[in-house]
Amino acid sequence: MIDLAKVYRIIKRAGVEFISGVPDTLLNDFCLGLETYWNPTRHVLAANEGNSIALAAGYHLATNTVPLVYMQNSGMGNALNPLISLTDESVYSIPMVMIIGWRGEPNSGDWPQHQRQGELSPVILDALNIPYRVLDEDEDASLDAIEWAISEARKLSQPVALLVRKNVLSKKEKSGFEHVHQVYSLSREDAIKEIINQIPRDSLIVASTGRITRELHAIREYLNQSHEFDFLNVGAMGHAISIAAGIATARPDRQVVCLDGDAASLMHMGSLPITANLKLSNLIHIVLNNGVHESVGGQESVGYMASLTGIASSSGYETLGKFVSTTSELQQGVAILRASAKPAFLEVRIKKGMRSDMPVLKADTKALKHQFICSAVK
Ligand SMILES: Cc1ncc(C[n+]2csc(CCOP(=O)(O)OP(=O)(O)O)c2C)c(N)n1
Repeated sequence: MIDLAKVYRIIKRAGVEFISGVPDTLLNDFCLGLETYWNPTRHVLAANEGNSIALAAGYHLATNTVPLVYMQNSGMGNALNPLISLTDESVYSIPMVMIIGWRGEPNSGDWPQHQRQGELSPVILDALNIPYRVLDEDEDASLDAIEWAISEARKLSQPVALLVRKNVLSKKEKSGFEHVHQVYSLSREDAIKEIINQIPRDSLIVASTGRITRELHAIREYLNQSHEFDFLNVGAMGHAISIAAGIATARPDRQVVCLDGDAASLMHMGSLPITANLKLSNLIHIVLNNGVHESVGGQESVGYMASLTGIASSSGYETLGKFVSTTSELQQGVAILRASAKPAFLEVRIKKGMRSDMPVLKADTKALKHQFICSAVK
């Protein structure tokens, strides 16, 4: 990994004042370091990558400085619209530097949901006429590339990118939160076990990207249950509830449950009032709220600051009017909300962290989809 103190120093020296982004595993030490090295009033961890581009554009418009945006390459899709219709040279020609975690780089052996994005990342940048360089473990070359990107963005008055390889801005996956103050005691694993206990065995479950899909899959293995009723949304962050709403619309006779993350549900929050106002009595949206982006390093989301239950109630969902945080509250909550005549929402406040021996998710996505369709159409 390259020396982060040097990275922040170069960025500051080159005149960058403002940073926004959505965290990524490949950038996780860079993102966590911002909490120590960067002025907190000049860093916004945004709901999605498109918002980050817009925040950076706003900061530029008010200061004429070059801002910086960080993201996983999965977020390039979210960033695309503002990159094309706001910052592009043909519109407002707004400079910024994008630091992009290059998941799925060809031959890196990454998971299926990252492979196409990895191949397409340079292609997308070329198509957008965004100049870019690759950051690798050669520290001097990477520090030079960062300086180049900032000066190039300023010179061209347009976005410039840095594609970041593994082990350059992050050390390794973080699973332990031993040194973090925990507000709640229920674990995500226990919450998921309890939820699947409380619903009919043939309920259709959609699980959100990251830890939730991984743990649901592992729990089924451990309980010796098949995976046929689970749709593991391994990518497409923020879209689990819309997938679940599509399923619930097609199968009003089946209980459908979406297991969502707090950051994922915030990413495309417009789907909440849309879902809440569908005429569905078979859908429960459950957010397992640990207050962080745990799957990519534990950077704070606003999950504990906002009232997700309040947002859901005012969106039109049936709720309990409060979050739950213990096993018995969770059991009662699911029982009450299963009887709802309209889409229901349950916020479960959980602690951060995962068992260190939790198996990684090695999913054959097409086989899982096939099984799911067979049991959903029955
Ligand atoms: C569009 C997009 N942006 C960023 C990511 C990287 N990413 C994967 S999981 C995750 C955080 C998920 O946090 P949350 O939904 O709260 O669940 P947790 O990991 O805390 O269980 C992020 C940012 C992604 N997969 N897709």
